[in-house]
Amino acid sequence: MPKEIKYRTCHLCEAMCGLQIELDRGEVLSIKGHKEDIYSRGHICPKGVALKELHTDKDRLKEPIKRTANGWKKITWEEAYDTVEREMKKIRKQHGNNAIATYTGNPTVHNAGTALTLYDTINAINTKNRYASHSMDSVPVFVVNQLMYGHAMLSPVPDIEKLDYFLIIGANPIASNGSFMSTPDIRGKLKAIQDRGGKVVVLDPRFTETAKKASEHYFISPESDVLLLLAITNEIFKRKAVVSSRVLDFSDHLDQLKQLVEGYTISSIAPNTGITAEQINHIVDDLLAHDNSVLYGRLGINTQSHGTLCQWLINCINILLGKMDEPGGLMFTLPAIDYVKLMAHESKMFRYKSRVRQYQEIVGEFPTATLAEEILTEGEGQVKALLTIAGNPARSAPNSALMEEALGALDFMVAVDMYINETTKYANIILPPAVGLETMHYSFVLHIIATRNTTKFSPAPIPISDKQRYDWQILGELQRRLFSGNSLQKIKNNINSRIHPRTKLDMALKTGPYGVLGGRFMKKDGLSLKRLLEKKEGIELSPLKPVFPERLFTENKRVDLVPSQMAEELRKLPDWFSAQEAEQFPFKLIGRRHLRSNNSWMHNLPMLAGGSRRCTAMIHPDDAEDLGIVDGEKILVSSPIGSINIVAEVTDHVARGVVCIPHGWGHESQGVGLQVARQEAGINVNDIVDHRRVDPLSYNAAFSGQLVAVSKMGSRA
Ligand SMILES: Nc1nc2c(c(=O)[nH]1)N[C@H]1C(S)=C(S)[C@@H](COP(=O)(O)OP(=O)(O)OC[C@H]3O[C@@H](n4cnc5c(=O)[nH]c(N)nc54)[C@H](O)[C@@H]3O)O[C@H]1N2
Ligand SMILES: Nc1nc2c(c(=O)[nH]1)N[C@H]1C(S)=C(S)[C@@H](COP(=O)(O)OP(=O)(O)OC[C@H]3O[C@@H](n4cnc5c(=O)[nH]c(N)nc54)[C@H](O)[C@@H]3O)O[C@H]1N2
Ligand code: SF4
Ligand SMILES: [Mo]
Repeated sequence: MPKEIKYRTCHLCEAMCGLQIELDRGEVLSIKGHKEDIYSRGHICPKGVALKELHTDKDRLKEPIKRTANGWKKITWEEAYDTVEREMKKIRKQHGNNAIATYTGNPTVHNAGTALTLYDTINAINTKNRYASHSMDSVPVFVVNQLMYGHAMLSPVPDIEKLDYFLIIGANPIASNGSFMSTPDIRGKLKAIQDRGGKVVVLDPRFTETAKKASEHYFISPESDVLLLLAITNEIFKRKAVVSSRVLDFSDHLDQLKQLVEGYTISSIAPNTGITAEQINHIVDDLLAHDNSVLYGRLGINTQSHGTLCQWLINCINILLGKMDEPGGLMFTLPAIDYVKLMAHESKMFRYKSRVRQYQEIVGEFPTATLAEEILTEGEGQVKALLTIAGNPARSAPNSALMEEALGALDFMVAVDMYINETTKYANIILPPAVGLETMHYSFVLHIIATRNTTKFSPAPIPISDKQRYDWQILGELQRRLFSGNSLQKIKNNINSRIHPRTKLDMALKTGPYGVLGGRFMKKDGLSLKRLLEKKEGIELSPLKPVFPERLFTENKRVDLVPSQMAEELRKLPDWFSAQEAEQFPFKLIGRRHLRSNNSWMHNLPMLAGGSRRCTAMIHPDDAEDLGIVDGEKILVSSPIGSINIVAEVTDHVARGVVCIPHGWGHESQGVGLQVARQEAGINVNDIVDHRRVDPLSYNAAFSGQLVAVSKMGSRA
């Protein structure tokens, strides 16, 4: 068989790069960026290239395994499913539906098979105990979108190709490749802003990879963003600089917003932020002086104690600047499969509360920060069994020691995952899916938050063996076997679970906004799966266009500038700041991402391993000197819930009083089957992040700003 070239969109991060894969009899010879790809134009990063090694990784499971007293044992799929069904039903019978919890991780968002089947499977299980990585990542955005625009998923995206002033707060897109802003080659796009004479400005407690390429960077104190954003809003009102705009015309409560922010002057908040009043005034001057200014806040904003307030203010400021739903501002997509519209009936929140902490449900999910307590706290409604799908909460959740204790205390656990890692090692059964180049791809979710409307389908480049199963097959089987409901629903569920994802995809494309059946008349050149298969480089649909007020999901078709929850939370803010106890724990913790790492799960690929020091505690030289710490020595970093020993990296790339440690590491623990990752195991930072630190409006885990103490090893009593 001759060598062949196949094309597939990379699913690893949000950038959706087109890959060109050279194969020889199923063996991957090379992976390069696909130059003709209409979106990525040949862009690729090292993770995309490493898909070759994910394919050949010897530690990757291909058949189900069962944990026994003598270690893991391979079993057939039938035996695995039978065991899962029997054990789960036993627990359900004894303790009720809510005794089964589900946890779905970040890759479920990136995987076409899970995107198409996941919610049907979880709905079939019919439990209130649903958890996901969203509650450690994006729920502040969901809450703000819901309360302001009527739909959790209706997310504004920076119109990056037209901006001339881009204020990036708490995001490092050059390392992360962008988030809630799905676009390839961020580095090139930020450079283009500057080449057009515009500015890229970064507010971050660390001088990040993005900051290095920016026009200006300011070291902001962790968790002080809310004060800064309040002061910027106030300053815009004070300068009478509110720009009248179409969106402002159908927005409510402008006067209330003005009143709420009134006390927050730049001079009064500046000392808390680490940025001088003069610098903040300069930022406001620039924001107002440019035509196409946008504020964008991402993970560093979401994972702090006031993530929702911050995201709300960011939206308000963009509206006050006249930049919401306008070209050169923030825009909304209209994807080929309009997930936002399709999911409108699911976009609900605050309907019921979790048992132990009384945290509200957000879009049907409870916060992962409280999952361990729901497992460990006895009483009616206690979680006894867990199904994890593409998640590693033993590394990703705050207070991971408590999470591991909880995983160990379950009566039964099943994991849909291809690795034996820190989480799945606690499972009774692991059901491993085919992954990466073995799977087809369509970026359902990411097209909602893309910077252009495009569409592309990738068939699987490499076939699987008879012994393997796809995610969607595994989830379909669980959907049938774990179904709980009446007999009519059961028939529907059975039929639904057997529809091939390609058929679902084809129907969704055909009936979507650009589909052959997408309007009142048949459109000859409308979209269908067949049409996408003919266009491996993808299809450009349309530039982002203004969509409000038609696309607003609020009942009155208006934007609420001041949802009551925000006003109420704002009143508590001064007390929160004065209650921050710093004496015993004088440092603030922040995280970081590395281009050659992906949360916790790509450390087993040799191409991505090694290189510069990646899992270190960055600390400022002046702080290090005060504590007698030298670069490269092991130090103790402790919080009220635990401590870790980790190598210090003394660098003026972090602000004073800040310690920066990446997450997703700590692969040395017993029973973890990751041979490569084990050699550069790193330290698990979530052992010192308190799970009780959550944003009170969305319950998102507050990883940033955790108070910690730092000392030389052996120097603390
Ligand atoms: N290479 C790589 N890419 C990834 C991932 C990965 O692990 N590796 N993960 C993916 C995932 S799951 C996500 S959600 C996205 C996230 O992508 P981004 O949103 O770009 O997130 P980070 O790269 O973590 O950058 C967050 C920044 O916030 C800063 N920060 C921390 N606390 C504060 C604070 O209080 N205030 C301010 N202003 N800044 C603060 C941190 O220093 C950091 O630079 O990346 C995705 N892409
Ligand atoms: N301290 C701190 N903690 C954090 C963060 C932080 O910045 N700082 N970031 C948070 C964020 S933004 C996120 S999104 C979460 C991530 O939290 P999680 O999603 O729980 O963690 P991941 O490390 O992404 O784990 C992904 C799992 O999916 C498996 N997997 C990969 N691909 C597939 C697939 O195709 N199918 C299946 N079935 N499994 C697959 C991997 O083997 C791995 O076990 O972590 C959060 N935790
Ligand atoms: S930037 Fe993201 S999508 Fe592109 S190759 Fe890298 S991991 Fe894949
Ligand atoms: Mo994330």
